[in-house]
Amino acid sequence: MPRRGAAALKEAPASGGASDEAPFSNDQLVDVYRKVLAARRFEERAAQAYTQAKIGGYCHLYIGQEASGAGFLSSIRLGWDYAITAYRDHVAPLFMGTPAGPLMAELYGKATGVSGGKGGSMHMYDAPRGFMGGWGIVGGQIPIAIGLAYASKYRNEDRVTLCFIGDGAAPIGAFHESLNLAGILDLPIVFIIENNAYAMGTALKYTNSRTDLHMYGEAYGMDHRAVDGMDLFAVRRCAVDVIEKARQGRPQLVESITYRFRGHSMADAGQYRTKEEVQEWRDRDPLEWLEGYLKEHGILTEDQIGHINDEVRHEMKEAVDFAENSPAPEAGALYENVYA
Ligand SMILES: Cc1ncc(C[n+]2csc(CCOP(=O)(O)OP(=O)(O)O)c2C)c(N)n1
Repeated sequence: MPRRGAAALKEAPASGGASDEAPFSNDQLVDVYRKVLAARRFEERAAQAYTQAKIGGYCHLYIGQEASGAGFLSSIRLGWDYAITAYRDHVAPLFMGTPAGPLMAELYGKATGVSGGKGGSMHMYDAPRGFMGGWGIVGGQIPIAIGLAYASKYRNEDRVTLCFIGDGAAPIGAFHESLNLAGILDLPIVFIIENNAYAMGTALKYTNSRTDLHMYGEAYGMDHRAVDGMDLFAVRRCAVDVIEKARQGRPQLVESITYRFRGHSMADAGQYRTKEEVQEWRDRDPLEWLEGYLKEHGILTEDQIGHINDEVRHEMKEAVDFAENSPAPEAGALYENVYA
């Protein structure tokens, strides 16, 4: 298939994942499969509830990009390392262990939501698990990530911060200032640009002076590389390596080349992309690929996969029931957690 950033991927495995030995044990792979499946079903349920007007505000789905998140978030120390992202933020906390119920309740604006129902889709949060938020302002998470990484270094803690960034955030000042600071201060941070080719309806070439975005790292003396973000195994290999280097105080920049299957948000019909283009990427659906791999390699049988699917479906139904039956926040909650 035509691949954006093909030049950038010259040194990265672009196999679709099956080339070498799996960089996961069988148990880890089953765990990742369960998480990717849960993420997909969670967002499908969210989309359904959104079209029924049960969820208000914006709602940006991560569907299609799961191999990128799964590869990185399966490689950190859960409950110790930090991750932070933009507003496409339902899936990262699921990968980090946040239960689906409080995430769904947040989408519904309920008091039992992870942000007390006051954040909604773009502002998920789970500090005890190290998920330091979804951020609605494009690039807003990047300087916060610098603060997290600096705090870890200052306290002499062995933590890494993963900072996920959209391609549309690469031209903003804070991105460049943050990369510069990370380089000067030798911060334990991995910047991951998830290059899904579009910033809302605008193709990358119209928003960025260069389209091989990892090359920005060159200007800041930072290790940088591109990875095929649809290839779970390639992402995992890359993640293990860059996280280790970042932990030793060498900040890293990775461009994960990926694609969102849905529109920018639930309100976007995606008219700026051809059906053929979307189909080419859908043919590399990370969930289907992983399911195929598990079967082909005898790690799970058809029956076992069916059983996991039933369990996940049940779990998501429970999440929706929890959200629907939860109370709205009290009016007085408007005055809580307000800083000025
Ligand atoms: C400072 C700021 N400007 C504009 C917007 C409106 N906006 C929301 S999403 C978006 C595009 C961002 O695209 P990208 O960073 O590539 O992330 P993706 O949606 O592709 O994951 C824009 C311009 C915003 N939220 N914040």
